[in-house]
Amino acid sequence: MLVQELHTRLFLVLGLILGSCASSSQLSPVSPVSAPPTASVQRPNIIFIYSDDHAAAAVGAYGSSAARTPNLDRLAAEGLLFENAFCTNALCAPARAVVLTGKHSHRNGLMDNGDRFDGAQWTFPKALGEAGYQTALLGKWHLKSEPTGFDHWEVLPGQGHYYGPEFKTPQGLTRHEGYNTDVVMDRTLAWLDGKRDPKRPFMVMCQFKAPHRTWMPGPDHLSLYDGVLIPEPTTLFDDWASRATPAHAQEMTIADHLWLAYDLKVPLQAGVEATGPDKWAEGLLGRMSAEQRIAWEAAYGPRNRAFRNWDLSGRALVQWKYQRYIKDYLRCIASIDDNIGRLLDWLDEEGLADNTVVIYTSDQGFFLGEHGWYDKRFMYEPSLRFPLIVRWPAATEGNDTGDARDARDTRGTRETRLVQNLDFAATMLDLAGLAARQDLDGVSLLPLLRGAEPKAWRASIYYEYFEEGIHNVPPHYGVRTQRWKLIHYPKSDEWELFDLALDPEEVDNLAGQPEHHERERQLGDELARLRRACGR
Ligand code: SGN
Ligand code: CA
Repeated sequence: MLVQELHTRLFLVLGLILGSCASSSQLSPVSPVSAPPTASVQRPNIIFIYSDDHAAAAVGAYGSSAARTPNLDRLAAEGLLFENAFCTNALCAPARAVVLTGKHSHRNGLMDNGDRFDGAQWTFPKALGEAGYQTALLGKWHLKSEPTGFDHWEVLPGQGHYYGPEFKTPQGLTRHEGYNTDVVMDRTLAWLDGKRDPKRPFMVMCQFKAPHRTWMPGPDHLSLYDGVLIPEPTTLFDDWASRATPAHAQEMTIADHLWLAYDLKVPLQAGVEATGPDKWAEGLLGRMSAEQRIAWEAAYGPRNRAFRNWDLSGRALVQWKYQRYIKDYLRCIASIDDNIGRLLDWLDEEGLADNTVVIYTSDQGFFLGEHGWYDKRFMYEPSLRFPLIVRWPAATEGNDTGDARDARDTRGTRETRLVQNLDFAATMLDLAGLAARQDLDGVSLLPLLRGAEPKAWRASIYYEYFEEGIHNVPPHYGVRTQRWKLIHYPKSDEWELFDLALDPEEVDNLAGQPEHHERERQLGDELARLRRACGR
């Protein structure tokens, strides 16, 4: 009951603080809210499950009719699902650095995938470790420098491999047979089951490679979705009319920028010399055990022979590529979902489910054929939005304090306020009962998790993408509100304005249209304000 009492007090203080910000149109930094940890209070365990490139549109609970994600759906039914969770920079390494530091890319120094993370700076795992948490990191890291602030880490070098992955540890490289997603969870459960001190709380980051390119499914799901036609997005054949030049110049189309052997798993015909990434396709398959390879050939062989016989071209070929791409992507997600089921079962068996915060999220979204694309980077919705589901039964059930500002029971509910990956670090501090830090760009999500109705919350988010190179998406920045989005491409000095209420697919660029002039000016002011506020 002590835990419940602490939560009740915590909520009341939060309510007062947030209530006092009511006049501000955006979220004010929240001052220290939580009681300092004491020996008698049981702080929650935290499991942060991070997948790579998992679009919200590929989660059943987010409305996907195709994706089979029963365990993620269970998590959503028992937790809180964030409908409007947005990254600040839709790229892997930058997103990870934002999560660890709670700061925008230009403030934590990691702007694009070529940068090296400065592990000397403050991160939330360090803070939790210093406060007595046991901390571990398993899976994809991708920050070039070695992890700091973890009691235990085993990470994939670079992007890592789907089959027979190597893991880097302080002791060196170890290769594990098996499928990456299963191995990441094996290693996570091994740490959780191992030398952990059961009297101290833990924070573990379980970070899958999947469903990152090249979308190689695991042995258990090679035939999932066989004979099923996955619905195509309505913009699969988008011509990008009205959009600025970057949408036309990108190199991430399903039609022209997927490699037959490497991405689409169709071996080149005898005598055809592999070019580009197709040269690596055989190497990826060569990592499999004999048994895995047999299963793979049994699944892909007949489909590939049929594909060769059809001899498709034009629109039909794009449609075929889309089906191959999306099915492999969803098959990778099926393994993620299975492994989340293993973890939830483990928590139940250990009696830890109640006071363990389980967070499921991804580094950014992904284009699943929208606008004809795969990959991410653009500030358009499919890439900007990531899935975010948080479950913490101890804090969200029956928290009736009798106060007028009482928390709702958030289990199985949805939150539509604008939240960002910037908010994880502040949330972690709050969960651990640590004082908030004024130098973070994000804020704690704990009030939302507890069903409080903060009167002030951010009304807009700032996005900035910096990388130049692969997939040819130029740097750009912009602002998104609940209804509107304004994007600026500085190199070509072009603007895009979208009304997300009337045009959720972002195909009708309203920038420069006289009837939207005032709206564009207002959003431009808001964008300038956001840039000033974060030091751009
Ligand atoms: C790799 C991928 C790209 C992807 C980047 C960044 N090619 O280079 O398609 O955009 O990673 O992804 S691959 O053939 O090597 O898979 S990120 O998630 O790491 O940022
Ligand atoms: Ca990614």
